[in-house]
Formats: sequence, structure tokens, C-alpha cells
Amino acid sequence: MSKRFYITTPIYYVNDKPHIGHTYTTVLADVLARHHRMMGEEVYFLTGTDEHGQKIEKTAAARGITPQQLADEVMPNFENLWKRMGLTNDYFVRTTHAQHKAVIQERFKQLLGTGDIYKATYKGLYSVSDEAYVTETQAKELQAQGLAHQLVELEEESYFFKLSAYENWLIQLYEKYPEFALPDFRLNEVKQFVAPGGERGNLQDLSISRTSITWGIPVPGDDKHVVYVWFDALLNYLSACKDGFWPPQVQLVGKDILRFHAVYWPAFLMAMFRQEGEDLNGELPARIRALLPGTILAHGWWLMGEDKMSKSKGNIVRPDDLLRFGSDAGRYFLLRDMQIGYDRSFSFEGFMERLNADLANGLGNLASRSISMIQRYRAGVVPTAEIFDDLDKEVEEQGRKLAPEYLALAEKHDFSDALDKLWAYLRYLDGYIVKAEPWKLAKDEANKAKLDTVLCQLYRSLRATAILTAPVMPELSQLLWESLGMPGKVGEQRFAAFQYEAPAPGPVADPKPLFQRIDKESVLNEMNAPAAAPVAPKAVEYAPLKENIDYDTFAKTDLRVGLVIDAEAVPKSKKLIKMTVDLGFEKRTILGGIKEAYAPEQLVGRKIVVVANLEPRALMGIQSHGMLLAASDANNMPFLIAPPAEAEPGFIVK
Ligand code: ME8
Repeated sequence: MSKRFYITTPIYYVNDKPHIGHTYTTVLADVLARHHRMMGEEVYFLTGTDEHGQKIEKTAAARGITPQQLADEVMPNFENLWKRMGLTNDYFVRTTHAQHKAVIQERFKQLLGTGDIYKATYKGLYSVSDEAYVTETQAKELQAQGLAHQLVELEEESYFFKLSAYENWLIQLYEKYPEFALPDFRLNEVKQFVAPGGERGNLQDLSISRTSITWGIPVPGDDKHVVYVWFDALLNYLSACKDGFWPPQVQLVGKDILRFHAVYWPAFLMAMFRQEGEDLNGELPARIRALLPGTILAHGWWLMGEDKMSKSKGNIVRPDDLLRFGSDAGRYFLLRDMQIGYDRSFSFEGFMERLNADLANGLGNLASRSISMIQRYRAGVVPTAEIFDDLDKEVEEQGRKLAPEYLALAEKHDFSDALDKLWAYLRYLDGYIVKAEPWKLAKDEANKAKLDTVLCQLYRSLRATAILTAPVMPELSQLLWESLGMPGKVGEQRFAAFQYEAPAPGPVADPKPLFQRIDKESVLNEMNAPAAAPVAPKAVEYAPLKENIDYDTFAKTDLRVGLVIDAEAVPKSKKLIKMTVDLGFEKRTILGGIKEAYAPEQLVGRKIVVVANLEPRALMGIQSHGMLLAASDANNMPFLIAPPAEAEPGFIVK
């Protein structure tokens, strides 16, 4: 049986649309999933949405809809975006799924049974924004950050999870298995939280139910309480796990939610998996470690300048900005520019510069030059290399090292350095071409073997590039793969089976342009162009008023509501439509000069206003018994006067 690899992203709240941060985490997970498939592993990749809790309840209330309606409306934004980004998640979990709810209730009951969950009264401070109780020390930290206004005093009955009982095991987990939370400086933050100042006994029990909200999973047997949103959310990884894939090898999180994943989450799991006789004050059993997530990998934030992106600051980069130049371009940029663990500030200009330098110039140019030369000088047939001089030898050595070095960095989840290394090699190949001058070699038959070598080395390096970058850029790498004359799907290749020097299976194809150079200035101009000026209302020409009439004269006009039940164009007439109009008390034929504005089929079923006592008159040989009312603009374009829906045929209009 092949090795199994279970990877997860956080499940995202449905009170907001996805932004570059969510996109980054999920794209990184996809790259890891694809990478592990190419390592021959059986992969299960999970993402989804977090749909319960106070934030969702409030956002929905503000919009006058139910939380479920809000979730149903927002969830597809995530699901559709992941499709557009080419993501290969195996499942999309929603915490409102019945199956998830059942698992939460079952696990809650289990922990009540073992005494890991108990009921008590909480009195203290509560952070509305974090949906969590806070200690005095935490309150001071929040106050220092200017967030004190989000704290409220609270006294309520609550179910608690005995987090304090797991402190010993947690500390051992971090000490003995430092790969549990990466990078290491993030693990240090976790250690400090669990044992501030190195002292034990600081972890407090965690409240895991709420009575103040209703939008959540009811506590089994006590439905005044709903399960705390983090107990509900974290357990998605368990409820949506595919049989045989437990535990997750890599769980991706932003640094903002590391504490929940590296403290609460393993403690919940320890409580669920521990057996009689395993001493919480003794050594952490290896059996337990093996059932916990392999690594919680915490990445930093994408910032705008120095600031965190937020709706209130209006500085959010939306995924559409990233998708502007194709999903692979966005994927490449996110992976290349973010060093896992650190924050990174985003600039649209930097984004375009990166794409031009690396995809249009770097890889794009090298590929089209190299493949064109194989076509021009060798009719597309890839020659075999012989080593001639030191330069060839160096290129060959570097080329062979490329895949193992790239894969070793990828193994450490360090795609930024892996891609950096690969692109450094591509630049080095540009230099190789300049030094070897294949266009000069081609002029003299005596240099045939040397030219073969240059062309072959370029081919091999590009083929290695296509396969290595397939998880990051599935579409571009496939284009390159096909241009090199390679059969099948590059994403279905296995790294282990890849041989740098394997002969080319056939001739190269026409080089397909990989990435169009972006005209930075014009894109920026377009983005900064002021929105189209509002169209000035057209000056209306008002017809002069007619002479006054007295009421009696007006009252002579009998206006009625009519219903058009049939309509057809009058042949040979530019303007006339013949209608059958139901006036309630009788049906009439009425002609109207409205053909330029209405098609006959638009009129049937429409209510109109008719001058019902007008002398009948023949038009184009047809008797018209009445006239319909329409307003008209300066060009005489008619707009039919419409009575309200409740007015019935025959009603008098006055
Ligand atoms: O926290 N840069 O959901 P959420 C990088 N539902 N990544 C960012 C980011 C930024 N500026 N902003 C957000 C939740 N993220 C909970 C999780 S899991 C059991 C429950 C990413 O919608 C990052 O991965 O607020 C972060 O952890 C996640 O979005 C938070 O998404």
C-alpha cells in the first residue's frame, strides 16, 4: 500500500468573501497535495467552511437573513474560487453538515463520560472578537493593542474542557517532537503560551459551550447550550477525514490561529484517544503521538504595506486581482514570494514584476529559444549530449543536482527557496547559451557534436523544470511538457521515476508561448483610471402646454382600463399594431402606432389605458374603436401608460 498523506486548510468563516490570505493557504495546500501525489502517495486534501458562531449570527442578523441563508450564500464563493484556481481538494466540509454535527455531539458525549468535559459557572472577561474568555493578563495585552473595547464582563454557566490536565503531555509534545509545530520560532510562541516564564500550571480549563448564542450545534442533552465554535470547527478535521487517512500529516494555518491548532486541538485529541492506564502526569505515550497531527505548519500574513488587510481598512487584495493573469501566475507568485512563517507585504506592481521577470522573460524566453533552436538546427529531433569542456560539465552536474535539491527543499515545505534555486539555474542556462553561442556553432559542421551537447542539455533542464514545477503551475508546466514533445500529463509523472538523462521519446513540438509579458504601465493605468463619469441626464425638451379646458370638457373623455388579449402587426404599416382589447364589458379592436417601440408579443397580457368613447376611425382599412394612452419623449417614442396590477379591465380612469 502506498504511503498516505492527509492535508488540511483551516475552514473559513462565511461572514466574508475570500481574500488573498485564504487563497494563499489553500493554494499552498494544493501545491503540497499535488506534490505528494507526484511522490506516489495517496493523498486526501480537505478544505471547507466554518459556518457556526456569533460572528455569522451577527452578520446574518445585520442583513436580515438567517445564518443558514448567509452560509448558503457565501460558501459557493469559496468553492467556486477554488475551482477557478485549479485546486484539487478531495472534499469540501461544511460545519452545518449533518454528519459533522453527529461527530461533534458524539465526541462531546465521550468527553463528558471520561470527565474531560464538566459543567461549571464562568465569571470574568470575554472577548467578543475572539469568541473566547480571556484572563487578566490577556486582557492587558489586548488593551495594549487598543482592542479593549471588544471585551465584556460575563457570568454564565458553561461546559469546560479540562485543558489544564493536558499541560504535561503538551509540553512533552513540543519538547520531544518539535516538528509538531513549524517553523520553530512559531513553536516557541506556543511553548510560551502553555508555560509562560517556563512555569507549569498556567493552562486554564477552556469553556466549550455558549448560552449567549443559538447558532451552533446543541450540547447533547442540554440544548440551552451550543458547542463553542472552536470545538466545533477544529473537529472538522476528524469528522471529514476519509477512512484510513488519520492522522493529518500537514495542517496549514495562518499564525493567527496557531494557538487553537497547537494547544487546544492536540489536547482535545489526547482526551479522545487516551486509554485507561495512560498517566496524564507521566510520559506522553508514543501511541498518542502517532495519533496526533504530524505538523501544524503556520504561515505569516500577507500585508498591505505594514498593515494587516482588513475590511474596515478597505485594503484587501481580492483573488480576482491575482487571477488577472491566469491562475498559474497567481499560484507561482504566492508560492515564490512568501517565505513560510514570515509576513510579506503585497504590491500589485511587485506581482507584475515577478511574473515578467520569471515567467515571461526567465522561463518563457529560455524555453522558446531552446525549443526553436532544436527545431531549426536539428529539425526538432533532440540530440544526445557528450561532455566537451568544463562548462558543459558544470551545466550537466548542476542539472543533475536540480531535482534532488528542489525536492529536498519542497520536502521542508520551502517552495520559495526551491523555486528561487530553480530560477537561478535557469538564469545560469541563459549564460550558458550566451557563452556557447549555438548560432555560431551551427554555421560549421565541424562543431556538430558540441552543438548537440548544448541543445541536449537545454532540453534536459527544461524537462526537469516542467516536472518539478507541475504542482505549482499545473497548466504552464503541461504546456512546456507538450512543447518538449513529452506524452501524457506531466502531473501524472512520478518524481522517483524521473531520469534526468532519459532519451527524448520523440521530436519537440512548436514552442507554445508560456506567458505573455505584462505591460505594467497600461495595466496600472487601467486600474487607476477613474470610474466612468456618470452620464449627465439628457436635457428634456418640454412641449408647450395646450390651452386650458374646463372640467366638463375633460369629463367628456371616458378613459378605461383595458387588457390586451391579442396583438399583431398591421401589414405594410411602419407604425401600426392591431390589438384586441378586453374592456370588461366588451372586446374591441384598437390600432396603436407603437410598432417601433413594442413587438406584438410584448403587448399580450399587458394592461393599458384606453380612450373608450372616441369616434371609431379607419386606419389602413381597419376600424379602430378607441385609442390607447402613451407618454412620449421628444422623439415621439411611445411608453404605454400602465394601470396598477390590481386595476381590472373596465375600471374608469379619471
Ligand atoms: O480563522 N495573510 O477563519 P478565517 C495570510 N474559521 N493568510 C491569511 C490572512 C492574511 N492576511 N488572513 C487570513 C478562521 N488568512 C476559522 C478557522 S479552523 C478549524 C477554523 C488565512 O476565515 C489564514 O490561513 O478567519 C488564516 O488562518 C485563515 O485565513 C483564517 O480564516
